[in-house]
Amino acid sequence: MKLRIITSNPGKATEFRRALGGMGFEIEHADEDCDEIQADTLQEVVRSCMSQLRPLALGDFALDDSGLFIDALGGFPGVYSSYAFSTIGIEGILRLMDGDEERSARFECCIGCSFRGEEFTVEGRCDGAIALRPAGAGGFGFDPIFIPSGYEKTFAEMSIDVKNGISHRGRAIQALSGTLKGKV
Ligand code: ITT
Repeated sequence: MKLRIITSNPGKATEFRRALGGMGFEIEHADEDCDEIQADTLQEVVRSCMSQLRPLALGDFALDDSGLFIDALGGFPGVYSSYAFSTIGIEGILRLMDGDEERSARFECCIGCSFRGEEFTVEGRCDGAIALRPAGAGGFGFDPIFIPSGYEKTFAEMSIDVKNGISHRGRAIQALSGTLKGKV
């Protein structure tokens, strides 16, 4: 089964390739442009991207919108994660949480998929905590400050396979694979 992964983020593309490649999918990466609308949920952003890409006749494709939701910051950066990452960055997030003992957070991922003309979304979530300082050189984005529940390492200190086994995106990809396999 061939599936095109649409993202401007090479780290995401690697995670998709790694997870779906092992499940028998042939993955192609494409960096198509999609305006991320201001919306309250990841689902809305994904649905909007799907409709922007529909006229391009890309064949079977998937894309995701993800966000880091920090409880002590009222869920910020959430749907604004991309903007927060490129403006205040990891150091800015740590500064906002300076002195906060309550560090619980979660990553959420919503994948939109267009397969044989049918569109659907699947979701995945990973609970965890914000580290006191960045650690690790792997992964991308907020990985150096996110410690998944039950672990003492950040995502950036894990291999792609270990991260995929527990992450928001890894879980959403599992759901995607299950749904796709039910359609063939
Ligand atoms: P595309 O929209 O082109 O796929 P993006 O990097 O903008 O790429 P998102 O909007 O989904 O992707 O991501 C929002 C922000 O959250 C962005 O800064 C990412 O680096 C970060 N992010 C997303 N998934 C992440 C993950 O698994 N680990 C760490 N940070 C992540």
